[in-house]
Amino acid sequence: MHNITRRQFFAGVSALALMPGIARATEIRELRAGPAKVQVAPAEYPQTDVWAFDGAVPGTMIRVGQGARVQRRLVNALKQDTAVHWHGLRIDNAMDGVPGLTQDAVKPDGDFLYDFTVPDAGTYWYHSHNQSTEQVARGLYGVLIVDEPNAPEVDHDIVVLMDDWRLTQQAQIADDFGQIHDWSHGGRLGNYIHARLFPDVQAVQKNQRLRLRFVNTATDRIMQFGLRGMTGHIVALDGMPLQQPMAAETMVLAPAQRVDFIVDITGDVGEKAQFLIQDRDQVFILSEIPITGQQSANPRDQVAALPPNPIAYLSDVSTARTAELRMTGGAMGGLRKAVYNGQEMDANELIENGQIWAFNGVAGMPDEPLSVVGKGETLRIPIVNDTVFPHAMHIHGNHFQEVRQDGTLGPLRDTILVQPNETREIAFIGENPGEWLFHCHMLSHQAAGMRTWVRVEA
Ligand SMILES: [Cu+2]
Repeated sequence: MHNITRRQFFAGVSALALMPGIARATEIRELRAGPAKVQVAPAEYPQTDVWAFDGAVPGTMIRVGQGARVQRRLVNALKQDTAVHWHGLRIDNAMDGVPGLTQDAVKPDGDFLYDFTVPDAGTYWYHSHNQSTEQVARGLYGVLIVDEPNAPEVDHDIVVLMDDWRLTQQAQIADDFGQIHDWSHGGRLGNYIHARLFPDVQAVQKNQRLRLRFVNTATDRIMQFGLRGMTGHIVALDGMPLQQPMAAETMVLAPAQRVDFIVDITGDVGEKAQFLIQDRDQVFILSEIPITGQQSANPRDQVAALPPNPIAYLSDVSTARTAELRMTGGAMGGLRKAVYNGQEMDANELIENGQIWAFNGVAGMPDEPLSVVGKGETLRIPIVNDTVFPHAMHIHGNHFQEVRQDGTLGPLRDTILVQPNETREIAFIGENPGEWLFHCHMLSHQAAGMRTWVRVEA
């Protein structure tokens, strides 16, 4: 791991983000997936051959107001099929970007019009959802911000994008996708972790207030990070505002999770505001901003909650129906047998098919959904992790709340990290009709069996 300087990436991104967000019907903007060369590693290394949206990693930031219509014509300039998933957005099922469930994969030289309205403000992202272990690892992702009509006043609003790359000595992406050892353990972990800031703020002042939008775009790595020289509160998780801001200076983000902080610079002039990451018992500085002056002598006011999104919170879940999801497989927990593509297979046959994990005894997509949820019905899903690895379970198109063991309900989220041999229960209300993927967002685990789906009735 390296201590990275902050200046190496894409001075053009913030300028692009300021272009008008509403395309006229006659000129729908393209989102081009194709090969590109970008500077991933520090400046002393060569550029990296990547697959990118609009030639940049992350792809062009999409930033719109709450309730806006987003239109992008995906153009596939790759040699593989692709599709785009809009992670965390409660949009039309047909726009969700899951080949085989919500659309056909987009062939090379093909295109697909994504056209949807964003109901919720918050920090989201988009990424390839086809051969995603490879396509996301090669750079096919970008950030999507939906602004509140009355956003809180801050001095800087910064996306902190955290990623994990597996690079060769020449800073090229290691071409070793689909290794059984990775897939059966914690996934394909990289050797180059970094955090990049958009915009690339060069200096801050003591007592300035920052909104920090952390996004973990890694395919498989859980990031445990901390802040130094700033103190503040978590105000949103996975895009959704907390009803009550929560004081925090550290956080664990599983792949695909997001957290919004509002922090004040409390370090002294001459010090630095730092973004730290913990890896086992070591702490690394991922990024830092010099504190070059003092904005005011006084600390700022209390951090207020963000305005709520138009989503119903759970109330009483005691009479709700339950559909258990039991996870099995992986190294040290080997699957003896499971159903794959409708056939019962033993361990050898499963491994020949690249399948190492199962949900309720089925590896890969089952024909039948985990459950069918009526309109307005609440479904509880106890997630039983019968493996010795953590898993980050993500449901498409819906947010859920955790039903904690003491019966209290957690914040709204779209991805939950379930530790080894742990059971965590979630529940959600069937508000958004469609067929929604429900899978592990360690993308290696997803590819190796951890996929299912739910149907929400109209
Ligand atoms: Cu997993």
